[in-house]
Amino acid sequence: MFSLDHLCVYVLITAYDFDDFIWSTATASYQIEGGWRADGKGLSIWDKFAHTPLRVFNDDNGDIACNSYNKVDEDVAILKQLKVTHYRFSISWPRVLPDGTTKHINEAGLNYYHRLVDALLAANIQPHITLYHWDLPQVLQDIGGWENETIIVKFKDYADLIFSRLGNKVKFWITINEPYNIANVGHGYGAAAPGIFRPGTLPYIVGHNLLKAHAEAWHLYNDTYRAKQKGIISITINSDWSEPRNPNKQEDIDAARRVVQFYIGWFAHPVFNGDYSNMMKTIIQERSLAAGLLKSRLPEFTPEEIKRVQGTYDYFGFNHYTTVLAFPVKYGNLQGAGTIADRTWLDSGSSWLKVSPFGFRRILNFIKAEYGNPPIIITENGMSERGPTDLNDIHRSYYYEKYINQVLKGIKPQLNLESYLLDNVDIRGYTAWSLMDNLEWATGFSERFGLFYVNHSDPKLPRVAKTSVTLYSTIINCNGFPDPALGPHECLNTVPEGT
Ligand code: GBH
Repeated sequence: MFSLDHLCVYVLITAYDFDDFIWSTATASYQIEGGWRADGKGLSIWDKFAHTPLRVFNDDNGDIACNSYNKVDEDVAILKQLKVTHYRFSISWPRVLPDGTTKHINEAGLNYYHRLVDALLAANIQPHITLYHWDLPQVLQDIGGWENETIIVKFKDYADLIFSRLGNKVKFWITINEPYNIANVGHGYGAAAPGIFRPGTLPYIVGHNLLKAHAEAWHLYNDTYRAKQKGIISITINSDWSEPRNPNKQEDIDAARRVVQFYIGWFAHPVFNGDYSNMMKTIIQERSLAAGLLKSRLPEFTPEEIKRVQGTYDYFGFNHYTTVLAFPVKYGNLQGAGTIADRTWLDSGSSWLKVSPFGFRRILNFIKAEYGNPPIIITENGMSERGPTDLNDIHRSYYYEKYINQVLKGIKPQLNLESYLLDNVDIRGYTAWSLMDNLEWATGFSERFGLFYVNHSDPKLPRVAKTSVTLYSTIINCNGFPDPALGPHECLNTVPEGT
């Protein structure tokens, strides 16, 4: 039977139409840097969380991590081996501003990022910098962290410093990584720093401040730096895709819609469409009043704030890993939905991550339809393993092949013959998570997402390529899949007639 899945290798993007496609890989400061007290760095909420017994699996911590703080050359060497065009990494706020504010700038810490950026540029790799990937200065947490709205101006000041110091060399920015996780995991069920268990109201307050802080940093760049520095800046939003558990049941279809609106929609709706979605506002209001509260748990934006937040994007930064099946539940979470995985979906090393590539294409199409066809940069996608090391990571190659294929099917049509099958989603780039095995937050070093293996019991922490490095670098080199007729590494580079 004719199936588009068999066309995986033919649906490719090629340099003749899309030569600035971003092929990238990503890391985050706390997960790789180490140097937790080096050269005057302040402590972050992750330093504190990971040093609290029983918070992180095996009591692992990021004190040393991959020691990237001392390994600029090695990290850039493996990026060159991958042939990526871009590298996404984050800046540790307390490394640069130990007390969280610009009163004291830690030049030694800032210098690490200068060295990294310079080495990347010398290797012709564009830096894509995340300002905030979860390692808040602990001193700011001590005065309430993201719950305290004074964080907004502090984040803006921090962003200002980074733009002013690094902005002449860096053209790609992300303000905040995954506000959903910060709000829900960090402040709802507490499985990530700062580890606060206060589901219900707190995640919505935190989410509100995150959105405002993002918007202020975006406006600052837009008003003060853009004309001179000519970069692009956005927020990175993560979301699973959600399908009804039983596609014939209206209540499951409704539950799946709620999951999507409460996940991607929580942050994307205010930024792209303006304000929280009506669905979120209505459901949270109803449930809050039913619980005896006087007003909704979801804070309200004033009309001015709605305008201030709406449109604060240059692209849709999107992290995606997996799909879930939704069904209604009466009690518990505000979205009134539970989720499970289909039992036929392959496992990864992470309980929450099942291999379900079809959902990637569907959520990319959802973004196009729901948020006005924005340019999209996929800022994370990847899979983990757990247990004994096997450098022959066929599970990861399988995942990347299937997921990247879904991206290519979603992208601007290239081959006229097939364009009616494709979606014309405006995807500008793809980022593999992660460059190397690193501290996978509360699951420590036990879950490994890396293209490169890092042996944490070897003090030298060497980076060793897994087999998936060959696959990904081939895809990058070919700007799409290799030609199936020619061999595993040869590109299909003939331009079809009439394109
Ligand atoms: C991203 O988050 C992060 O940006 C990145 O730093 C991280 O290493 C990577 O993905 C891989 O996880 O507590 O079992 O209910 C991914 C999205 C959503 C994954 C919340 C963990 C918690 C699941 N995350 N999820 S659970």
